[in-house]
Amino acid sequence: MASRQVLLLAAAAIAAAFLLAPASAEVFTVGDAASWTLKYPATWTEGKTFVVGDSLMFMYPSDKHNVMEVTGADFKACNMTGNALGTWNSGSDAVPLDKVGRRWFICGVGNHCTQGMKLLVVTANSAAQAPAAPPSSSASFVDGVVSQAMAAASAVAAAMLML
Ligand SMILES: *[C@@H]1O[C@H](CO)[C@@H](O)[C@H](O)[C@H]1NC(C)=O
Ligand SMILES: [Cu+2]
Repeated sequence: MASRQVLLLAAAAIAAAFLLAPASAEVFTVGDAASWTLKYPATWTEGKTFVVGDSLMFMYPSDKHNVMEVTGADFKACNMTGNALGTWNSGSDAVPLDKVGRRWFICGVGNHCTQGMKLLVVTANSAAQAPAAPPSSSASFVDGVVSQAMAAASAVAAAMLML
């Protein structure tokens, strides 16, 4: 009997964890196979959704390229002599998307920016990705998720009792 109770508790915990877990953070390799090079495709962000918690991975030969985060105006003008908001040059740079909004990245080498090495990323709130309807307040949202998890957990428990 004791082992059955342990089993049920484990099943309930698994069900609750599954329902409460946020969508896992994604790591996007910028440019995919083309990576961050002169072959970087201008259409790379199309069809992709970036949310807070995701990150960008810039992969490139460090002697040929770099990554500069710039303002929207400097991005538009491919201005590498503006005030860079950030610079990376390891050739394997992880950039966490830690806040909602637009961020602009360019390559600061030669005329690479005008040749297409420029990336605008729009990061959305991860809550917007939740399957449940938008909550009127976060407290009621949590309540809703918890009761869903409890319902799922008791369904699992009931199913196991029938074994
Ligand atoms: C680039 O940025 C610098 C510093 O903000 C500014 O002085 C310069 O006019 C800008 N150049 C272009 C082409 O926008
Ligand atoms: Cu470059």
